[in-house]
Amino acid sequence: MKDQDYFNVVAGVLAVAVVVMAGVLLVAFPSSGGTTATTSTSGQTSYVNLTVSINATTGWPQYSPANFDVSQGKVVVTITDHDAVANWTGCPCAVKGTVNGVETINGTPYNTVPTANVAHTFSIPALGLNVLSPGQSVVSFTVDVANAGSFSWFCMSPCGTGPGGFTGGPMSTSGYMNGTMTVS
Ligand SMILES: [Cu+2]
Repeated sequence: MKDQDYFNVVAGVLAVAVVVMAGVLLVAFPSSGGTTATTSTSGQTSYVNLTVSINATTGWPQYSPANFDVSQGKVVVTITDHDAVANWTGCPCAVKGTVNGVETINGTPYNTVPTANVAHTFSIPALGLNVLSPGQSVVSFTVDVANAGSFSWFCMSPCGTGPGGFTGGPMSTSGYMNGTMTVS
C-alpha cells in the first residue's frame, strides 16, 4: 500500500468515526425542549416608520414618533414627509452613514440629494448619519447600528417658523425636530 493510499484509508476511517460520534452525542445529549439555536440580536432587522406632518395645534412640522426603540443590527427607516416642498440652497445634501451610502426617495436611490427640495434632515452625529427628507416624498434608508445605547437625532434644516425664527419653534422644542433612538 502506497503512503498516499494508506493516508486516504486512515482519513476515511476517521471521517466515519466523527460521524458516528456525532450521532452518539446527539442521542446522549438531546437539546432541551427541541430548541436547537438561539437568535442573535445582532442579526435582527428593525423597521421604523416615521412621518413628518404639521402639528395641528402649533402649526410646526413634526417627526412622529420622535422617540423610538430598535434592536442592534440593521435598522430600516421609512420617512413619509407630508410637509411642503422647500428649497434649501447650500444644504449639506450628501447622504452619509447609511448602508451603501444611499437613501431612496420615492424609490429612486441617491448619494446626494438635489437642493431644490429638502424640507428636513434626519441626522445622528454619533453614527455619522445624515439623511435628507424632501417634502411630499417617501424616503427610505438602512443604517447598521453595531452598539446599544441612546442616540440623539435631529433635523439640520432651518425649518423653524415659531418663536426664535428658523432655529426656534420645532427646532428647539423637544419631540418635533429632535428625539432619541434607543438601541438595545
Ligand atoms: Cu426640520
